[in-house]
Amino acid sequence: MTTAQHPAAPQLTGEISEALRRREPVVALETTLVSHGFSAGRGLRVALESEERVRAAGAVPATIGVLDGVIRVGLTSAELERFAAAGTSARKVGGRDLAAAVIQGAIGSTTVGGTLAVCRLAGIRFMGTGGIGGVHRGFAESLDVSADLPQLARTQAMVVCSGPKSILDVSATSELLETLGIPVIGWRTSTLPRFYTGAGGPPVSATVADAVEAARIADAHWQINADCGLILGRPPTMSLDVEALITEAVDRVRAEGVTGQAVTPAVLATVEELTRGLSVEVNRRLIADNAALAAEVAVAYASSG
Ligand code: PSU
Ligand code: MN
Repeated sequence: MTTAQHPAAPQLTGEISEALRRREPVVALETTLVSHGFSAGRGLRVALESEERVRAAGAVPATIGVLDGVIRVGLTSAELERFAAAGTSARKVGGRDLAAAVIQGAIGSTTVGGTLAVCRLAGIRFMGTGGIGGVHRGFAESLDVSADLPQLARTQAMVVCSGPKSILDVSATSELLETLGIPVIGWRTSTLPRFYTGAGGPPVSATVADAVEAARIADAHWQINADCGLILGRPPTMSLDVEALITEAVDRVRAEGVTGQAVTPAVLATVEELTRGLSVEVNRRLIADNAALAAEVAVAYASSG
């Protein structure tokens, strides 16, 4: 297997490879939230809105996923629709799952971790998402810790998110981020956002006031530590305090015996049901806002030369 173009090599659209070659801003977006994060095909709207927000801020969107045996960087709306329509029947693909999804021709929705693994290959430095994976509640029994974190610890990329999903153990996640050496930068906040809720989280490692400052910290961090990512945590504009409902959702999913990769989508769907769809509205807005901020920082990084 020494061919120049290995079957597992990511396929970039012309626009994205040209932008990367010219060092213009590119923002990666994931596909797990498109298929697994929203019910009834509603992930498509979220995906398209995020792409529009990235473009409006002056960067090129690069939505990543596996289709027909190819790791794709940049998808058409018809292709994005395939992820939304597949729902949870698409494979949820982390870094370790990419190879099998390619060889077996599966529809593979990349998680934050899976998307970062592709960013590393393609040379994309910025990504936007909703909430990053982390340490699950009850981790001492389940050992369930998202592969998003170790992947971020070895990828030169900044992930703009609203912190770890509040369905997780946010304090334990914050501790593990420190252990892994991942800077947690607060966007105009001194505490780590908790996805649906902006306030009440553990302290961040630094706070920034604008996109230029965030880009300069990323640049300096990569000078010091070329292979490690950063988080830029942006509090959601529309906040939802639903801790009691989250506890109920986590308990219910656990009682149903759901384990492994199915846990996060099942808890998110149960929170959606318990909040009568309100959580989905908050989720949709924060994903689009984070995509826009990732683009702003990518633009600032590119223009700093
Ligand atoms: N953020 C959302 N919705 C989602 C996810 C994040 O608003 O569905 C997905 C991301 O793809 C993230 C994944 O990487 O959940 C984490 O899953 P796990 O806990 O199984 O690692
Ligand atoms: Mn897990």
